[in-house]
Amino acid sequence: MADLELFIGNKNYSSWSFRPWIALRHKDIPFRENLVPFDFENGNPAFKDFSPSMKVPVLKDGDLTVWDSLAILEYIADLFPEAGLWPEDTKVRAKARAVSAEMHSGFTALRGTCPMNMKRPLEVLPVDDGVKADVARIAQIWSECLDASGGPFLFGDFSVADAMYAPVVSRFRTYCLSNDPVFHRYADALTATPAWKEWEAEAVKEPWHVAVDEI
Ligand SMILES: N[C@@H](CCC(=O)N[C@@H](CS)C(=O)NCC(=O)O)C(=O)O
Repeated sequence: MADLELFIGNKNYSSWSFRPWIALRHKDIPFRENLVPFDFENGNPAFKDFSPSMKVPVLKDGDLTVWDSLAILEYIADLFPEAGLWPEDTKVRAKARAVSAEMHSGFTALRGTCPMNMKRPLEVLPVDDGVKADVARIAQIWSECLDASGGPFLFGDFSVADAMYAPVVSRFRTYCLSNDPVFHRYADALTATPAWKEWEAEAVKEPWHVAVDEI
């Protein structure tokens, strides 16, 4: 019997925390949430009590500690196969893993320039060619996946891939990075989920101000 405790950072800013949280909540998997904010200039020293990497998210299940958002999603998918967190078909699953891995290891220009910040008023941000290239590649991924699956999520039903791209949808909205109707359709589907709404409602109420994430 799983006994899951998810350590997360600030809901307003912690894009990596949002990934496992939205998957757990959307799939109605019970877990305890432990929010430890990072409003200190050099991180929060309290992270050392639960996080080997000094980063969030971290999942505890009894004596097991899993750090890193994608590793946590993999563990949840293993524990709850009935939740369908990966597509059933082997080839489709390979593609879902590829787009998830591409997100996890890439898009550094977008991530550096456009931090997740749900409280920030929606406003166009002029961006450089590096960010434009990331935006174009992400739009291509979304378009191909949604065309092939028919939506509403990247691989039909909500999967790990959607959890991985949820913070990107937030960044695209905040900084008005795309007018592509595919993006708007996908964003509408994700933001309409009760899990998204719950996270966002809590994010915008948070008191913390993280200067490096306010651009
Ligand atoms: N690769 C890690 C990255 C985690 C990460 O960078 N987390 C940020 C929050 S979004 C963090 O803990 N920052 C606090 C710090 O660096 O002090 C993952 O996917 O979980």
